[in-house]
Amino acid sequence: MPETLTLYTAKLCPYAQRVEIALAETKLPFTRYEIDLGNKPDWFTPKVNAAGKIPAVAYGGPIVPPESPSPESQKIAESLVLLEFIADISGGALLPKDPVLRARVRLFIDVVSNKITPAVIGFAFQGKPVDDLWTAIEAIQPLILGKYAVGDEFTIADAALIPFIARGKIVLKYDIGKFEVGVGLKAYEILQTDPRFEKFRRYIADVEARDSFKNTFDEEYLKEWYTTRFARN
Ligand SMILES: N[C@@H](CCC(=O)N[C@@H](CS)C(=O)NCC(=O)O)C(=O)O
Repeated sequence: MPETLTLYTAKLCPYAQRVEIALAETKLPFTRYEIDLGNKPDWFTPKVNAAGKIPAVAYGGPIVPPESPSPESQKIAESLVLLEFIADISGGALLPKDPVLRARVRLFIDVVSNKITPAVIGFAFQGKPVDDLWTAIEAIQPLILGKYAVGDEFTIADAALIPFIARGKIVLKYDIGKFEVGVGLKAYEILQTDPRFEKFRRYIADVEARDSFKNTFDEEYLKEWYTTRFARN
């Protein structure tokens, strides 16, 4: 009988989607609990994650309602830690056995954290130049080794990247972000057609085609949310 696992998450959050994708890939049973980030429940920070952030997991202990987490369960946070944790408890899925490939997974994730994530957030929400995004994609593209990041098996490297690219694409496609009107659309056109990014595009299409992505991603919901958040006056 597997340990109980409750995931505290939110549809909005790319970090949380990483973990939802990993859980969907492994088919581990879990309870999903949506946290309203605009109105976090009082019990969440003291009882689940002192940092007040999702994603967070309660693992093990007795079966309890998600709103009353047991002191006996282990509370674990941070999306990248959780990706490795899920790979560990799934008994070998999502992380190759070969040490070289494991290193490649971690290198890929390092580039996601240090280049892709800041470039997507920077352009979409902080008024930073789109060129940073092109530089980041050029940095990660050579690291794509097969259909997925490190070969033909889907790994936590793919789960770490895709929520940010998918959200970035919404921001560009619907031209909703912290930039002048039309700038997002122009960038979307470049992303979708520039021969420089051909390999990256094919890779992203393969990851987005997986059920684990499709079933954890609500484009309409995100579009609505970004539109409200970044409405131009
Ligand atoms: N480094 C964390 C980042 C998680 C994070 O920033 N989560 C945001 C939502 S996307 C959050 O919970 N914010 C709530 C708050 O800061 O009050 C991770 O990788 O899990």
